[in-house]
Amino acid sequence: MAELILALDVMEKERAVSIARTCAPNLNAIKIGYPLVLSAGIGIARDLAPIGLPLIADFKVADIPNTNRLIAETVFSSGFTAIICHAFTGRDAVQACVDSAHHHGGECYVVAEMSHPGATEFFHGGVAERLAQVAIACGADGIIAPATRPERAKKLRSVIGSKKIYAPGVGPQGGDIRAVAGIVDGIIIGRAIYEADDPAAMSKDFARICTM
Ligand code: OMP
Repeated sequence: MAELILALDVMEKERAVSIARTCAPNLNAIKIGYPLVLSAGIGIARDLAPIGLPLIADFKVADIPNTNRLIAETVFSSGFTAIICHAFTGRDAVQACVDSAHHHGGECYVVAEMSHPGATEFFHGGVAERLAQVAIACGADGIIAPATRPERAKKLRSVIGSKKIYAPGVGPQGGDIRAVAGIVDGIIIGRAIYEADDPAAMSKDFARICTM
């Protein structure tokens, strides 16, 4: 059984809140990244708070420890409950995000391997496994692994054990939800839901598969 996480990458605040509200009964969390925060402002977290779902800040934070800490502090004091960071910056930089998250009672997820075709250029050859190990060493709550490559999600599961795996890439990126739902802890879906004629019905269909 996997969670369903809506990637809310729409650009208008009103549309974002409306889609989140209508899909909410079928979701376990909402993920917000640069597209929505840069267009609607960080206050979007407060706008979505009444819906009552965990809010994941997908800023793929990748800076020096002090800057990571400043970003994470802003994220959590704005009402988010989790943050996503990169790990190629090294253990100290990831640790800054994890510490800030846990200080605020939140969670930190670390990108181990990305879902797009170009990700194989740098994430393969043992790199993703090393990034997942950094996530474990820092006490992160889980990793991001590709729904587009279920066999890689499976491999990364063997590295991280019972830590959570959240997997994006279902729908337009080519991933099949049925191929990964049994491997990962959460499926991140954006366009296949928010661009659907009926986002609520589509999220319900995905949620049903997640619980099968
Ligand atoms: P859709 O392709 O529209 O379902 O969106 C996928 C969402 O997951 C987007 O918000 C991406 O930024 C995000 N994502 C990936 O697609 N691939 C990754 O490897 C990592 C992420 C992520 O960290 O969420």
